[in-house]
Amino acid sequence: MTATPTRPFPSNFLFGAATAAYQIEGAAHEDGRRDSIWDAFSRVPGAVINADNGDVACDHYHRYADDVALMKRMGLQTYRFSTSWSRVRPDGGAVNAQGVDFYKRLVDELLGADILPWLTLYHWDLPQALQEKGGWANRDTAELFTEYALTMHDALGDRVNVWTTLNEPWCSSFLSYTAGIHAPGHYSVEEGMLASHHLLLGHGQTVRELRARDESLNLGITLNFTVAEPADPNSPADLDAARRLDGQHNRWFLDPVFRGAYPADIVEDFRAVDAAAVESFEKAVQPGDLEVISAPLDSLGVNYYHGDLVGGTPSANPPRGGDAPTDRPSNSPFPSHEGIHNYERGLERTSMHWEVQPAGLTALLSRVWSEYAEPAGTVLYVTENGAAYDDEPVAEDGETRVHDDERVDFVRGHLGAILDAQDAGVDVRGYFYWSFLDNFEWAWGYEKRFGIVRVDYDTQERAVKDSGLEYSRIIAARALDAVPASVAV
Ligand code: PNW
Repeated sequence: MTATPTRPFPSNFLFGAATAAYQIEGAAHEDGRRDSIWDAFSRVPGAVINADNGDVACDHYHRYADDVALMKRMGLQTYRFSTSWSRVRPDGGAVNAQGVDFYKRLVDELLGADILPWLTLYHWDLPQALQEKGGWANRDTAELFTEYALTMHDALGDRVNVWTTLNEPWCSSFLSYTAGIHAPGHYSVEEGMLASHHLLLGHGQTVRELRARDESLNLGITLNFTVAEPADPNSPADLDAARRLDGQHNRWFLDPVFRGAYPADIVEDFRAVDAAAVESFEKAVQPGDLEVISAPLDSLGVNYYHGDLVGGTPSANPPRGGDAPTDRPSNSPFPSHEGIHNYERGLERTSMHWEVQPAGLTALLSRVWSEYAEPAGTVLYVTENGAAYDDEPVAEDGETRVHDDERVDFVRGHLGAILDAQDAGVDVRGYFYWSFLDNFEWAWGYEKRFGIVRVDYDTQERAVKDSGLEYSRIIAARALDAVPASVAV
Protein backbone atom coordinates (compact mmCIF):
# COMPACT_ATOMS: atom_id res chain seq x y z
CA MET A 1 0.00 0.00 0.00
CA THR A 2 1.41 3.36 -0.88
CA ALA A 3 0.91 6.13 1.59
CA THR A 4 -0.83 9.22 0.29
CA PRO A 5 1.65 12.10 0.34
CA THR A 6 0.67 14.58 2.99
CA ARG A 7 1.76 18.19 3.29
CA PRO A 8 2.37 18.60 -0.45
CA PHE A 9 4.07 21.67 -1.89
CA PRO A 10 2.22 23.64 -4.56
CA SER A 11 3.14 22.70 -8.11
CA ASN A 12 4.80 26.08 -8.74
CA PHE A 13 7.07 25.78 -5.68
CA LEU A 14 10.79 25.71 -6.54
CA PHE A 15 13.34 23.67 -4.63
CA GLY A 16 16.92 24.83 -4.89
CA ALA A 17 20.20 25.46 -3.15
CA ALA A 18 22.43 28.51 -2.98
CA THR A 19 26.11 29.47 -3.08
CA ALA A 20 28.16 32.62 -3.64
CA ALA A 21 31.10 33.25 -5.97
CA TYR A 22 33.86 34.04 -3.48
CA GLN A 23 32.79 31.23 -1.17
CA ILE A 24 33.11 28.43 -3.74
CA GLU A 25 34.86 29.41 -6.96
CA GLY A 26 38.55 29.62 -6.09
CA ALA A 27 40.69 30.47 -9.16
CA ALA A 28 41.14 33.82 -7.50
CA HIS A 29 44.02 34.87 -9.73
CA GLU A 30 42.99 33.20 -12.97
CA ASP A 31 41.70 34.42 -16.32
CA GLY A 32 42.03 38.07 -15.49
CA ARG A 33 40.25 38.10 -12.12
CA ARG A 34 41.70 40.63 -9.72
CA ASP A 35 41.39 41.17 -5.98
CA SER A 36 38.04 41.77 -4.41
CA ILE A 37 37.71 43.27 -0.95
CA TRP A 38 37.53 39.71 0.41
CA ASP A 39 40.89 38.76 -1.11
CA ALA A 40 42.40 41.85 0.50
CA PHE A 41 40.59 41.39 3.84
CA SER A 42 41.65 37.74 4.06
CA ARG A 43 45.26 38.97 4.16
CA VAL A 44 44.65 41.23 7.15
CA PRO A 45 46.16 39.48 10.18
CA GLY A 46 43.39 38.05 12.34
CA ALA A 47 40.57 38.90 9.96
CA VAL A 48 39.72 35.31 9.00
CA ILE A 49 40.10 32.30 11.24
CA ASN A 50 43.15 30.17 10.41
CA ALA A 51 44.13 32.86 7.88
CA ASP A 52 41.89 31.04 5.38
CA ASN A 53 41.00 32.66 2.05
CA GLY A 54 39.08 31.98 -1.15
CA ASP A 55 42.09 31.27 -3.38
CA VAL A 56 40.98 27.68 -3.97
CA ALA A 57 37.74 27.29 -1.98
CA CYS A 58 35.70 24.46 -3.58
CA ASP A 59 37.53 24.88 -6.90
CA HIS A 60 34.10 25.28 -8.44
CA TYR A 61 35.59 27.43 -11.21
CA HIS A 62 37.13 24.25 -12.62
CA ARG A 63 34.58 21.75 -11.33
CA TYR A 64 31.36 23.55 -12.18
CA ALA A 65 30.26 20.91 -14.70
CA ASP A 66 30.56 18.11 -12.16
CA ASP A 67 28.83 20.26 -9.55
CA VAL A 68 25.91 20.95 -11.87
CA ALA A 69 25.70 17.24 -12.67
CA LEU A 70 25.45 16.52 -8.95
CA MET A 71 22.69 19.14 -8.55
CA LYS A 72 20.84 17.39 -11.34
CA ARG A 73 21.20 13.97 -9.69
CA MET A 74 19.91 15.47 -6.45
CA GLY A 75 16.86 16.82 -8.24
CA LEU A 76 17.42 20.54 -7.63
CA GLN A 77 15.07 22.60 -9.76
CA THR A 78 16.95 25.86 -9.37
CA TYR A 79 20.42 27.01 -8.35
CA ARG A 80 21.12 30.38 -6.79
CA PHE A 81 24.67 31.56 -7.46
CA SER A 82 26.40 34.91 -7.63
CA THR A 83 28.58 36.40 -10.31
CA SER A 84 31.84 38.01 -9.29
CA TRP A 85 32.25 41.67 -10.18
CA SER A 86 35.99 41.13 -9.72
CA ARG A 87 36.03 38.58 -12.53
CA VAL A 88 33.81 40.53 -14.87
CA ARG A 89 35.15 44.06 -14.38
CA PRO A 90 38.30 43.34 -12.38
CA ASP A 91 39.10 46.92 -11.44
CA GLY A 92 35.50 48.07 -11.63
CA GLY A 93 35.95 49.48 -15.13
CA ALA A 94 36.89 47.56 -18.28
CA VAL A 95 35.14 44.28 -19.02
CA ASN A 96 37.17 41.06 -18.80
CA ALA A 97 35.70 38.73 -21.44
CA GLN A 98 37.24 35.62 -19.87
CA GLY A 99 35.44 36.35 -16.64
CA VAL A 100 32.12 36.79 -18.39
CA ASP A 101 32.72 33.54 -20.29
CA PHE A 102 32.83 31.52 -17.09
CA TYR A 103 29.28 32.54 -16.26
CA LYS A 104 28.14 31.78 -19.80
CA ARG A 105 29.55 28.26 -19.42
CA LEU A 106 27.94 27.85 -16.01
CA VAL A 107 24.54 29.06 -17.18
CA ASP A 108 24.66 26.84 -20.28
CA GLU A 109 25.51 23.87 -18.07
CA LEU A 110 22.54 24.64 -15.79
CA LEU A 111 20.14 25.07 -18.67
CA GLY A 112 21.40 21.84 -20.21
CA ALA A 113 20.57 20.12 -16.90
CA ASP A 114 17.15 21.77 -16.81
CA ILE A 115 18.04 23.75 -13.69
CA LEU A 116 16.74 27.31 -13.46
CA PRO A 117 19.64 29.77 -13.01
CA TRP A 118 18.90 32.24 -10.17
CA LEU A 119 21.54 34.92 -10.58
CA THR A 120 22.68 37.28 -7.82
CA LEU A 121 24.81 40.19 -8.98
CA TYR A 122 26.43 41.17 -5.70
CA HIS A 123 27.33 38.77 -2.93
CA TRP A 124 30.01 40.95 -1.32
CA ASP A 125 33.04 40.68 -3.62
CA LEU A 126 33.53 44.34 -4.54
CA PRO A 127 36.66 44.96 -6.67
CA GLN A 128 39.40 46.09 -4.30
CA ALA A 129 40.26 48.88 -6.77
CA LEU A 130 36.86 50.40 -5.98
CA GLN A 131 37.37 50.05 -2.25
CA GLU A 132 40.49 52.13 -2.71
CA LYS A 133 38.18 54.90 -3.92
CA GLY A 134 35.93 54.57 -0.87
CA GLY A 135 33.97 51.45 -1.78
CA TRP A 136 30.27 51.57 -1.00
CA ALA A 137 30.74 54.74 1.03
CA ASN A 138 31.38 56.43 -2.34
CA ARG A 139 28.25 57.18 -4.37
CA ASP A 140 30.06 56.44 -7.66
CA THR A 141 30.11 52.76 -6.71
CA ALA A 142 26.34 52.59 -7.19
CA GLU A 143 26.68 53.79 -10.78
CA LEU A 144 29.51 51.37 -11.50
CA PHE A 145 27.45 48.53 -10.03
CA THR A 146 24.70 49.23 -12.54
CA GLU A 147 27.25 49.24 -15.37
CA TYR A 148 28.54 45.86 -14.23
CA ALA A 149 24.95 44.56 -14.00
CA LEU A 150 24.31 45.64 -17.56
CA THR A 151 27.45 43.81 -18.68
CA MET A 152 26.01 40.65 -17.16
CA HIS A 153 22.70 41.29 -18.84
CA ASP A 154 24.42 41.83 -22.21
CA ALA A 155 26.02 38.41 -21.79
CA LEU A 156 23.18 36.43 -20.23
CA GLY A 157 19.97 38.35 -20.73
CA ASP A 158 18.79 35.88 -23.35
CA ARG A 159 19.23 32.91 -20.98
CA VAL A 160 18.73 34.16 -17.43
CA ASN A 161 15.31 35.35 -16.36
CA VAL A 162 15.72 35.80 -12.60
CA TRP A 163 18.02 38.61 -11.44
CA THR A 164 18.70 39.46 -7.81
CA THR A 165 20.59 42.69 -7.40
CA LEU A 166 22.06 42.42 -3.89
CA ASN A 167 22.51 39.72 -1.32
CA GLU A 168 21.99 40.96 2.24
CA PRO A 169 22.90 44.64 2.07
CA TRP A 170 22.80 44.71 5.90
CA CYS A 171 25.94 42.56 5.85
CA SER A 172 27.69 44.53 3.11
CA SER A 173 27.03 47.80 4.93
CA PHE A 174 26.87 47.49 8.72
CA LEU A 175 28.76 44.23 9.21
CA SER A 176 31.42 45.45 6.79
CA TYR A 177 31.82 49.19 7.36
CA THR A 178 30.59 49.55 10.97
CA ALA A 179 31.30 46.28 12.82
CA GLY A 180 34.61 45.52 11.09
CA ILE A 181 33.73 41.81 10.88
CA HIS A 182 33.40 41.59 7.09
CA ALA A 183 35.48 43.18 4.32
CA PRO A 184 36.65 45.89 4.17
CA GLY A 185 36.69 45.69 7.98
CA HIS A 186 35.97 49.31 8.86
CA TYR A 187 34.58 50.67 12.13
CA SER A 188 32.45 53.65 11.15
CA VAL A 189 28.77 54.35 11.71
CA GLU A 190 28.93 56.98 8.98
CA GLU A 191 30.40 54.60 6.40
CA GLY A 192 27.88 51.90 7.33
CA MET A 193 24.99 54.30 6.78
CA LEU A 194 26.43 55.65 3.53
CA ALA A 195 27.16 52.14 2.29
CA SER A 196 23.57 51.04 2.96
CA HIS A 197 22.23 53.97 0.96
CA HIS A 198 24.60 53.53 -1.97
CA LEU A 199 23.96 49.78 -2.09
CA LEU A 200 20.22 50.43 -2.25
CA LEU A 201 20.74 53.13 -4.84
CA GLY A 202 22.74 50.69 -6.98
CA HIS A 203 19.92 48.19 -6.53
CA GLY A 204 17.22 50.65 -7.59
CA GLN A 205 19.11 51.98 -10.61
CA THR A 206 19.83 48.45 -11.75
CA VAL A 207 16.19 47.45 -11.46
CA ARG A 208 15.20 50.52 -13.45
CA GLU A 209 17.74 49.81 -16.23
CA LEU A 210 17.03 46.10 -16.47
CA ARG A 211 13.29 46.72 -16.48
CA ALA A 212 13.70 49.24 -19.31
CA ARG A 213 15.63 46.67 -21.32
CA ASP A 214 13.29 43.74 -20.75
CA GLU A 215 9.95 43.86 -19.00
CA SER A 216 9.74 40.09 -18.74
CA LEU A 217 12.65 39.73 -16.29
CA ASN A 218 11.94 38.61 -12.73
CA LEU A 219 13.75 41.25 -10.65
CA GLY A 220 14.36 41.25 -6.93
CA ILE A 221 16.59 41.78 -3.95
CA THR A 222 17.57 39.42 -1.13
CA LEU A 223 17.49 40.74 2.45
CA ASN A 224 18.49 39.01 5.65
CA PHE A 225 16.24 39.24 8.64
CA THR A 226 16.04 38.59 12.29
CA VAL A 227 12.81 38.01 14.17
CA ALA A 228 13.13 40.29 17.18
CA GLU A 229 10.86 39.29 20.06
CA PRO A 230 10.57 41.06 23.40
CA ALA A 231 11.52 38.92 26.41
CA ASP A 232 8.43 40.23 28.19
CA PRO A 233 5.74 41.47 25.81
CA ASN A 234 4.32 43.59 28.62
CA SER A 235 7.58 45.39 29.34
CA PRO A 236 7.93 48.74 27.52
CA ALA A 237 11.72 48.47 27.77
CA ASP A 238 11.74 45.01 26.17
CA LEU A 239 9.34 46.12 23.47
CA ASP A 240 11.59 49.07 22.73
CA ALA A 241 14.66 46.82 22.47
CA ALA A 242 12.78 44.63 19.98
CA ARG A 243 11.65 47.70 18.03
CA ARG A 244 15.21 48.96 17.73
CA LEU A 245 16.66 45.61 16.69
CA ASP A 246 13.92 45.08 14.11
CA GLY A 247 14.37 48.64 12.88
CA GLN A 248 18.12 48.46 12.42
CA HIS A 249 18.17 44.97 10.95
CA ASN A 250 14.93 44.66 8.96
CA ARG A 251 13.09 47.95 8.47
CA TRP A 252 16.25 49.88 7.54
CA PHE A 253 16.13 47.99 4.23
CA LEU A 254 12.46 46.99 3.86
CA ASP A 255 11.13 50.52 4.29
CA PRO A 256 13.19 52.28 1.61
CA VAL A 257 12.70 49.38 -0.85
CA PHE A 258 8.94 49.01 -0.34
CA ARG A 259 7.85 52.39 1.02
CA GLY A 260 10.43 54.80 -0.31
CA ALA A 261 11.51 56.10 3.12
CA TYR A 262 14.06 55.22 5.78
CA PRO A 263 12.39 54.45 9.14
CA ALA A 264 12.20 57.78 10.97
CA ASP A 265 12.45 56.26 14.46
CA ILE A 266 15.74 54.56 13.59
CA VAL A 267 17.17 57.69 11.96
CA GLU A 268 16.55 59.44 15.30
CA ASP A 269 18.05 56.54 17.28
CA PHE A 270 21.15 56.78 15.09
CA ARG A 271 21.26 60.56 15.53
CA ALA A 272 21.37 60.12 19.30
CA VAL A 273 24.46 57.94 18.89
CA ASP A 274 26.32 59.76 16.10
CA ALA A 275 24.78 63.03 14.92
CA ALA A 276 27.61 63.71 12.46
CA ALA A 277 27.08 60.35 10.76
CA VAL A 278 23.38 61.07 10.31
CA GLU A 279 24.12 64.53 8.95
CA SER A 280 26.46 63.04 6.35
CA PHE A 281 23.87 60.35 5.50
CA GLU A 282 21.13 62.94 5.08
CA LYS A 283 23.33 64.85 2.64
CA ALA A 284 23.99 61.62 0.73
CA VAL A 285 20.28 60.91 0.27
CA GLN A 286 19.63 63.13 -2.72
CA PRO A 287 16.24 64.15 -4.10
CA GLY A 288 14.83 61.32 -6.19
CA ASP A 289 17.02 58.60 -4.66
CA LEU A 290 14.22 57.01 -2.67
CA GLU A 291 11.99 56.92 -5.71
CA VAL A 292 14.71 55.00 -7.54
CA ILE A 293 15.26 52.68 -4.57
CA SER A 294 11.57 51.83 -4.30
CA ALA A 295 11.18 50.64 -7.90
CA PRO A 296 8.59 47.82 -7.97
CA LEU A 297 9.97 44.29 -7.58
CA ASP A 298 8.76 40.89 -8.74
CA SER A 299 10.42 38.93 -5.98
CA LEU A 300 11.81 39.46 -2.50
CA GLY A 301 14.40 36.98 -1.31
CA VAL A 302 14.09 36.22 2.38
CA ASN A 303 17.19 34.89 4.13
CA TYR A 304 16.41 33.48 7.54
CA TYR A 305 18.78 31.81 9.94
CA HIS A 306 17.60 32.73 13.42
CA GLY A 307 15.67 35.18 15.56
CA ASP A 308 16.53 37.08 18.72
CA LEU A 309 14.79 37.27 22.08
CA VAL A 310 15.73 40.65 23.50
CA GLY A 311 15.15 42.78 26.54
CA GLY A 312 15.89 46.32 27.63
CA THR A 313 17.76 45.22 30.74
CA PRO A 314 20.45 42.57 31.06
CA SER A 315 19.07 39.06 31.47
CA ALA A 316 19.76 37.17 34.70
CA ASN A 317 20.42 34.16 32.47
CA PRO A 318 22.13 35.56 29.38
CA PRO A 319 22.84 33.27 26.46
CA ARG A 320 26.41 32.12 26.09
CA GLY A 321 27.62 34.40 23.33
CA GLY A 322 28.84 32.90 20.09
CA ASP A 323 32.61 33.07 20.02
CA ALA A 324 34.14 35.60 17.67
CA PRO A 325 36.05 33.96 14.84
CA THR A 326 39.30 35.74 15.65
CA ASP A 327 40.80 38.17 18.12
CA ARG A 328 40.57 41.07 15.71
CA PRO A 329 38.46 43.76 17.40
CA SER A 330 34.88 44.21 16.28
CA ASN A 331 32.07 46.61 17.05
CA SER A 332 28.36 46.03 17.12
CA PRO A 333 26.85 46.17 13.63
CA PHE A 334 23.95 48.04 15.23
CA PRO A 335 24.84 51.69 15.72
CA SER A 336 22.12 51.99 18.39
CA HIS A 337 22.94 48.87 20.39
CA GLU A 338 23.04 50.25 23.93
CA GLY A 339 20.35 48.60 26.02
CA ILE A 340 19.53 45.75 23.62
CA HIS A 341 20.24 42.56 25.55
CA ASN A 342 19.87 39.02 24.25
CA TYR A 343 17.95 36.50 26.32
CA GLU A 344 18.22 32.71 26.40
CA ARG A 345 15.15 30.70 25.49
CA GLY A 346 16.65 27.24 25.68
CA LEU A 347 16.41 26.39 21.99
CA GLU A 348 18.91 24.12 20.29
CA ARG A 349 21.76 25.94 18.61
CA THR A 350 23.89 25.25 15.55
CA SER A 351 27.67 25.36 15.58
CA MET A 352 27.42 29.06 14.67
CA HIS A 353 25.65 29.31 18.03
CA TRP A 354 22.53 30.40 16.15
CA GLU A 355 19.16 29.31 17.56
CA VAL A 356 17.10 26.76 15.66
CA GLN A 357 13.60 28.20 15.51
CA PRO A 358 11.56 27.19 12.45
CA ALA A 359 8.46 28.97 13.81
CA GLY A 360 10.39 32.21 13.43
CA LEU A 361 10.41 31.67 9.66
CA THR A 362 6.62 31.32 9.59
CA ALA A 363 6.25 34.50 11.61
CA LEU A 364 8.76 36.35 9.44
CA LEU A 365 7.17 35.32 6.14
CA SER A 366 3.72 36.25 7.40
CA ARG A 367 4.85 39.66 8.59
CA VAL A 368 6.92 40.54 5.51
CA TRP A 369 4.10 39.32 3.28
CA SER A 370 1.28 41.27 4.87
CA GLU A 371 3.19 44.47 5.67
CA TYR A 372 5.40 44.81 2.59
CA ALA A 373 5.24 42.24 -0.22
CA GLU A 374 1.54 41.66 -0.75
CA PRO A 375 0.62 45.37 -0.98
CA ALA A 376 3.43 45.81 -3.52
CA GLY A 377 2.51 42.76 -5.61
CA THR A 378 5.84 41.09 -4.82
CA VAL A 379 6.25 37.32 -4.35
CA LEU A 380 8.43 35.81 -1.62
CA TYR A 381 11.19 33.21 -1.95
CA VAL A 382 13.30 31.88 0.88
CA THR A 383 16.66 32.47 -0.78
CA GLU A 384 18.77 31.22 2.15
CA ASN A 385 18.22 29.05 5.18
CA GLY A 386 20.67 26.56 6.56
CA ALA A 387 22.78 25.41 9.45
CA ALA A 388 26.42 24.68 10.25
CA TYR A 389 27.14 21.59 12.31
CA ASP A 390 30.33 19.79 13.26
CA ASP A 391 29.86 17.05 10.71
CA GLU A 392 31.73 13.77 11.19
CA PRO A 393 32.34 12.03 7.87
CA VAL A 394 32.45 8.24 8.04
CA ALA A 395 33.61 5.72 5.45
CA GLU A 396 30.93 3.12 4.69
CA ASP A 397 31.16 0.62 1.85
CA GLY A 398 33.82 2.71 0.19
CA GLU A 399 31.67 5.84 0.29
CA THR A 400 31.89 8.93 2.45
CA ARG A 401 28.75 9.39 4.49
CA VAL A 402 27.75 12.21 6.79
CA HIS A 403 24.96 11.30 9.19
CA ASP A 404 23.95 14.87 9.91
CA ASP A 405 20.66 14.16 11.65
CA GLU A 406 20.44 17.68 13.08
CA ARG A 407 20.62 19.19 9.60
CA VAL A 408 17.98 16.73 8.36
CA ASP A 409 15.69 18.00 11.12
CA PHE A 410 16.65 21.59 10.37
CA VAL A 411 15.67 21.30 6.70
CA ARG A 412 12.44 19.45 7.46
CA GLY A 413 11.52 21.91 10.19
CA HIS A 414 12.00 24.96 8.00
CA LEU A 415 10.19 23.45 5.01
CA GLY A 416 7.34 22.73 7.41
CA ALA A 417 7.46 26.35 8.53
CA ILE A 418 7.06 27.42 4.88
CA LEU A 419 4.03 25.17 4.48
CA ASP A 420 2.61 26.74 7.65
CA ALA A 421 3.10 30.19 6.13
CA GLN A 422 1.40 29.07 2.92
CA ASP A 423 -1.51 27.75 4.97
CA ALA A 424 -1.76 31.23 6.47
CA GLY A 425 -2.05 32.73 2.97
CA VAL A 426 1.54 33.79 2.29
CA ASP A 427 2.66 33.56 -1.35
CA VAL A 428 6.11 32.01 -0.90
CA ARG A 429 7.20 30.12 -3.97
CA GLY A 430 10.59 28.61 -3.32
CA TYR A 431 13.26 27.44 -0.92
CA PHE A 432 17.02 27.56 -1.38
CA TYR A 433 19.02 25.65 1.18
CA TRP A 434 22.24 27.42 2.18
CA SER A 435 24.46 25.96 1.05
CA PHE A 436 24.78 23.45 -1.76
CA LEU A 437 28.42 22.88 -0.78
CA ASP A 438 30.47 23.35 2.36
CA ASN A 439 32.41 26.50 1.58
CA PHE A 440 34.41 29.54 2.72
CA GLU A 441 32.26 30.85 5.57
CA TRP A 442 33.65 34.42 5.51
CA ALA A 443 35.40 35.35 8.78
CA TRP A 444 34.99 31.72 9.92
CA GLY A 445 36.99 30.41 6.96
CA TYR A 446 36.50 26.70 6.29
CA GLU A 447 35.73 25.93 9.93
CA LYS A 448 31.94 26.11 9.61
CA ARG A 449 30.23 23.68 7.27
CA PHE A 450 26.77 24.61 5.97
CA GLY A 451 26.57 22.24 2.98
CA ILE A 452 24.13 19.48 2.16
CA VAL A 453 27.13 18.27 0.18
CA ARG A 454 30.40 17.73 2.02
CA VAL A 455 33.62 19.02 0.49
CA ASP A 456 36.93 17.40 1.36
CA TYR A 457 39.25 20.37 0.99
CA ASP A 458 42.32 18.14 0.46
CA THR A 459 40.90 16.12 -2.43
CA GLN A 460 37.97 18.36 -3.47
CA GLU A 461 35.77 15.28 -3.37
CA ARG A 462 32.07 15.89 -2.87
CA ALA A 463 29.85 13.60 -0.77
CA VAL A 464 26.11 14.06 -0.40
CA LYS A 465 25.26 14.24 3.29
CA ASP A 466 22.18 12.55 4.75
CA SER A 467 20.52 15.99 4.73
CA GLY A 468 21.15 16.18 0.97
CA LEU A 469 19.64 12.72 0.48
CA GLU A 470 16.61 13.69 2.54
CA TYR A 471 16.22 16.94 0.60
CA SER A 472 16.35 14.96 -2.66
CA ARG A 473 13.60 12.67 -1.38
CA ILE A 474 11.43 15.61 -0.41
CA ILE A 475 11.96 17.16 -3.83
CA ALA A 476 11.09 13.89 -5.55
CA ALA A 477 7.92 13.53 -3.46
CA ARG A 478 7.12 17.25 -3.59
CA ALA A 479 5.77 16.70 -0.10
CA LEU A 480 7.19 16.79 3.37
CA ASP A 481 5.71 13.56 4.67
CA ALA A 482 5.46 10.17 3.08
CA VAL A 483 8.76 10.73 1.30
CA PRO A 484 10.13 7.67 -0.48
CA ALA A 485 12.61 5.65 1.56
CA SER A 486 15.37 6.15 -0.96
CA VAL A 487 16.20 8.05 -4.05
CA ALA A 488 19.07 7.49 -6.47
CA VAL A 489 21.65 10.24 -6.23
C1 PNW B 1 24.74 34.83 4.99
N1 PNW B 1 25.74 37.67 10.78
O1 PNW B 1 25.69 35.55 5.71
C2 PNW B 1 25.31 34.86 3.59
O2 PNW B 1 24.45 35.29 2.58
C3 PNW B 1 26.10 33.68 3.21
O3 PNW B 1 27.09 34.05 2.31
C4 PNW B 1 26.65 33.01 4.45
O4 PNW B 1 27.54 31.97 4.16
C5 PNW B 1 25.46 32.51 5.26
O5 PNW B 1 24.59 33.58 5.58
C6 PNW B 1 25.83 31.82 6.55
O6 PNW B 1 26.48 32.68 7.42
C7 PNW B 1 25.63 36.03 6.97
O7 PNW B 1 26.82 37.75 11.39
C8 PNW B 1 26.83 36.11 7.67
O8 PNW B 1 24.69 38.06 11.30
C9 PNW B 1 26.87 36.65 8.92
C10 PNW B 1 25.71 37.13 9.49
C11 PNW B 1 24.51 37.05 8.80
C12 PNW B 1 24.48 36.51 7.55
